[in-house]
Amino acid sequence: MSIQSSELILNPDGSVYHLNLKPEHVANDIIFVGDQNRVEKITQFFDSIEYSTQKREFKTQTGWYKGKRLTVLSTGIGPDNIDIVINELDALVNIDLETRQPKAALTALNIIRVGTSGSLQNDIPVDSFVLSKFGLGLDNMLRSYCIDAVTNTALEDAFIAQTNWDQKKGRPYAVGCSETLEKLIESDIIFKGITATAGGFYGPQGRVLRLPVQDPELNGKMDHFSHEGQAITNLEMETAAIYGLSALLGHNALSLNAIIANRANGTFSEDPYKAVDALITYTLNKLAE
Ligand code: R1P
Repeated sequence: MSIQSSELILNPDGSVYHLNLKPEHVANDIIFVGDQNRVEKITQFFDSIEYSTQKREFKTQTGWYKGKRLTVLSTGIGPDNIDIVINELDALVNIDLETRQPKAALTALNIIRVGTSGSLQNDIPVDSFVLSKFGLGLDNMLRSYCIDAVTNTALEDAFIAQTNWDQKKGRPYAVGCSETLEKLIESDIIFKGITATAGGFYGPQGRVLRLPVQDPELNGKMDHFSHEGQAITNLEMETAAIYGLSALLGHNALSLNAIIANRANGTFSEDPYKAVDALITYTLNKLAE
């Protein structure tokens, strides 16, 4: 059965609806950034760029870095955008857009997020890097899919118990990173831990401006959370969704974040762009090794 036009929407030129991309525009190794202006911060180091496009917040450039073909794509903010980006990327490689049928031989993409995030731990300072062993989704997006085969129930249960999580907010989901990509990227200078992914920036991350939050103690409880020797290192808005959808669709994913704020001690990086630039250089060098 072919997938109907209303479900897999293509533009008049045959590109996928939101990303504006055709299959030939995408490399197997893909770097996700949140901010569209971060795309060129990465591709400025490329030897050549073969394709660029943008629609809404989804800006893409594909090119070559030290003999490796890479795509850099901005996702915008949040898990809802990750649903669009990963489903459309998967369609580009794993669905025949002419027949609108899944391909028999599937392609596994390598997806690496280069993001920014707030640390929840005093000893993970601003300007450091964090590699997410697990994404812990507090946002519910992934629960529209059948996710039991890819989630870590013990970690979810421990989080629910230790934070006295209100069931009305839905069940958090935990998904691990690609161990292959972890081995490729890790080093002594990178912190590792569980990254919590929130569905919003203010209330969902415990920021109070004029609205009270459902659980003002949540960040403090996350600081002290521990499961099998692992702590929640940081809080941002994409990692768990990336890990979840990648695992479900058979792609490899790893999330790296430059820590620009420390929520435990209230500090903010004096030069967040420098911290991001350092993570970009680090990641590109690791990918080209
Ligand atoms: C919030 O300001 C945004 O910054 C962080 C959060 O995850 C969220 O997307 O990441 P990026 O800098 O990668 O967008």
